[in-house]
Amino acid sequence: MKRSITCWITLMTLGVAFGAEGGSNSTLELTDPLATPETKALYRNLHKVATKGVMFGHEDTLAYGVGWKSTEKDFDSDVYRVCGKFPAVFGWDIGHIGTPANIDGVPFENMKIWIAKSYEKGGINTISWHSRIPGTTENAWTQKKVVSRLLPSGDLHETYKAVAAFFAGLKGPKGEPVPIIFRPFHEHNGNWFWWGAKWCTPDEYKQIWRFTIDYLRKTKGLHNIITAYSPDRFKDSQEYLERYPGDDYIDIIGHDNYGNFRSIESKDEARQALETIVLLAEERNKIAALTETGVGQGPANSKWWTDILLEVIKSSPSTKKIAWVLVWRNADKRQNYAAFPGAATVDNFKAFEADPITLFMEDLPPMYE
Ligand code: BMA
Repeated sequence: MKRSITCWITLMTLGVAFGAEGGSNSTLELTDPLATPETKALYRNLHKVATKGVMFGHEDTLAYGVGWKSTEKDFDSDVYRVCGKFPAVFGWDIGHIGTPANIDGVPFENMKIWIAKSYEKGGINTISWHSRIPGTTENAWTQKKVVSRLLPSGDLHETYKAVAAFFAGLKGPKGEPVPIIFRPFHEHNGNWFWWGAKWCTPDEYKQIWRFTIDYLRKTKGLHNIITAYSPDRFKDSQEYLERYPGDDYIDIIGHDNYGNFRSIESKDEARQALETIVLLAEERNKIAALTETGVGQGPANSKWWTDILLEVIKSSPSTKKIAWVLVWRNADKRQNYAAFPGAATVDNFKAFEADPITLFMEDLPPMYE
């Protein structure tokens, strides 16, 4: 508590106090008119916070880090170990749903506990889905045409429906559903996943999205879901929107981009991509976010956090408007996107955290009120 009060005072003295209700976001509307009060509040606050700073997110941050693994009782993170704060955005993945543990060995029961805890502490949870082909053990990277078989007339439809309802079990302390930013079928303009561009038509892609969201909301009665669309690198807004399910289905105009954030040479492309999504979000009164990025082997450039990521984020008035940036998981010594104790990037990550524009969990105003 003390820490968050100190943070508030720091933010106020930096002149970035969070504004009162109303203002430019008064027409901001979630695609789910029946969304729970906490979900609506989260969307409104995401928008508000995006005008003040950029939240930092990390995948699986509470589940494990380089050289350690949590139990469901722990609340720990490499990010916390390095800088004394937790990410503002907690990324999870429900690949292998229907089995005890997710695609990366995170037990689903623990995931539910960590989601509830991070929500209680004021953090934000987002769920991606490296989905197996429903009803099979074929993984997300299986390259074949199956999307049409998941649609209502397809032979995998019933199986697909059975795996589509993880969200019902996510409850806060008063039994209220925990708001989730759901980001299925990501990086679909590439061809590496079975929902990729080569493996389904734009129409099939839109249909599976719409079916999924309607099913969760209308059939299952779940109203704790904010939706995020996240193409990989794209050449222009036309490509970005080619498979867009529609303004009535998408809340977050997201983007996954590893390639352009690898080196100083491609910073301009990275900036342009962010400018495009911010523009597309503004035109629709929605929220833009860099839903995945990072360097998986730990950046070769030990100043990557400030000299590449932060610089791109701060490169124009428009890039600063993204709501968050999420880096992928810290699996082990070979695959680690966030800094961890002993990493060459520790000091630079601390400088990234200390920059007034980056917001960690402890820096957030109440997001669910
Ligand atoms: C990939 C890698 C894999 C992982 C997958 C799903 O980018 O991190 O090791 O299994 O994401 O999280």
